Amino acid sequence: MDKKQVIQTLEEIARYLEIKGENTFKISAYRKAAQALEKDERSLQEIDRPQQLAGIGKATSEVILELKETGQSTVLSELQESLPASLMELIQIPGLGGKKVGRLYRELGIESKEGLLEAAKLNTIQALEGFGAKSEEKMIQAIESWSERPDRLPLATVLPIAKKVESQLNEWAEVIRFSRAGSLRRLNETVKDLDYIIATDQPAVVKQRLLDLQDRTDIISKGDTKVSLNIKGNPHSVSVDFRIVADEAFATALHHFTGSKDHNVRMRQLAKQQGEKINEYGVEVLETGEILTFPNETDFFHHFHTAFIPPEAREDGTEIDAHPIGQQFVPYKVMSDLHMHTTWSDGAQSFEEMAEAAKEKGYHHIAITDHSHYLKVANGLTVERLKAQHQAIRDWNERHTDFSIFTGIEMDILPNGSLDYEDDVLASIDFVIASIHSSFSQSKADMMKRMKQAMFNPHVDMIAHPTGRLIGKRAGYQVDVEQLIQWSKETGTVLELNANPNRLDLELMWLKRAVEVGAPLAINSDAHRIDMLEDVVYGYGQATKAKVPHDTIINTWSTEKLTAWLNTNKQDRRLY
Ligand code: DGT
Ligand code: CA
Ligand code: CA
Ligand code: ZN
Repeated sequence: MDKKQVIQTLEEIARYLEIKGENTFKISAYRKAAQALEKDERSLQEIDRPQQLAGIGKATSEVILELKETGQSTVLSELQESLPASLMELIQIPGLGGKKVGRLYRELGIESKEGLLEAAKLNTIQALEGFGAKSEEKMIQAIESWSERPDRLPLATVLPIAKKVESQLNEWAEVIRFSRAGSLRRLNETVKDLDYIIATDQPAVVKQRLLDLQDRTDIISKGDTKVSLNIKGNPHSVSVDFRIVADEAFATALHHFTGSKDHNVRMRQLAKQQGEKINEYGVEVLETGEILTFPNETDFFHHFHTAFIPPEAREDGTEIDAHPIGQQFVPYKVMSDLHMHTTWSDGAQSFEEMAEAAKEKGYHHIAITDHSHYLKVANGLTVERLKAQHQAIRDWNERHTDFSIFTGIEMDILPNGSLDYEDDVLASIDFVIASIHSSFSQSKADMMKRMKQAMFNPHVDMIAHPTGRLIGKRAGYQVDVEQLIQWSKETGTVLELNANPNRLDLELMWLKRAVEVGAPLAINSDAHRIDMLEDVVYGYGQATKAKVPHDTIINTWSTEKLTAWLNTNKQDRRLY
């Protein structure tokens, strides 16, 4: 367990205590302990005696130590056993916190959102002290719109479900191989349903196992070759299509059900030109009726004189003509990640640990970019702490010759348009990110004033998550992205493609536009813990779709090249 998980567990305990109606001192002890850990720079490993920290008492210290040693908390398990699990769903309804959920549960016996909806419709809730007719009405609306499953779900919502399904498929001896297909495999930012191809010579056994999958709710259909199920997720369930095939048909089925539709249309045209027909079981030679199969997708593509097209590039079909056999798709060579957080602000690990993990991934350098002091909730760095961190990073660099850490910051652009540090502080930092985390509802003019201030500052190297959108949850703030792209080219300020699957910000259409204009781009994880470094794959997936040239992405540059760019006056920084 890392520090962030411990903090989240302490907060979870506080929420449970709130629901139980425990006394406020006890509740706030857990919240204070969480804050104390957040404030401390050290990673969990380095904290031996939590009780020495101001804000951590005997009881909370014991919980922390137990979590550190065993990854579990007896206090939490006991609380969880004493309350219905469905209460945690209720807490997610906008406007309901632990306190209110607790009162609804204890005073009215409401345990689930169905129960809450029923009670609200019978007007029993407005009778409770502190709840009125208005809040009751709001609750009804919130539950109804919250329960409604949108047509398309964000990638980030379905990934945990996909991973859970896959961990089960991996265990089944009857499965010869399996793969994601459809929009999930193509890494689209939203998906309608999940698709899997499973190769087996025991289809009946696999079918039964699928029907017994964990978290399955309804069975949509259960044929011998196709099983469709709903799998429970948070907050929405997801439907999943499984195709069960013989191993020799695996490659063609996988290609067929990966899509996209337009890509498949173009492949079928190529087949027709050579007297063949593609279907999900194989390729039919029209003259003889023979069915050809392929050991893998690469051989399938080669059969049509085409190089292997990575799934995320399978878009409108033009990718096929752009890559005849011999014109291989060259994957991006990723050298760096330039946006990540550590225990100095709201991250889970130390910068040393992040650097080691990045080195393992084959990177040559990273930037450590904790939050600036405006962001108090994230324990943002004061000037003194920033200087201390950067000194520690420089010392680390002295001791390591095969990897570099750029000193950095993710500096808030304040609501009034000013920047969170003075220019002389910024001038001492290798890689300065500016971004917006406040006053999201400002007018476009005000937002653009803030952005302009940052982009025209000679020390700001990059704008992180330029629109602030959260896919499927929040539209993002009012910015004129076309203008940002123009300013980016004009000022040499890099625009980020934030690869967190909740964000993917900039989105596809703007990536394409940035490429047309010639604005420099970066693809970063914004990792708050080591495993989130992996999120960059979603960013490179979008870059592949948008056909972003390798050199446009500053993360593909060598340490020397990036250093030289950062040492060039901003207005002279040019991509081509
Ligand atoms: P979505 O809407 O996010 O689920 O997108 P996809 O691409 O996953 O679409 P889906 O699940 O309907 O189908 C998976 C792939 O199967 C699709 O990309 C192309 C392929 N496919 C082959 N035959 C058909 C067909 O008759 N209808 C559809 N819809 N797709 C087909
Ligand atoms: Ca699908
Ligand atoms: Ca499907
Ligand atoms: Zn960040």
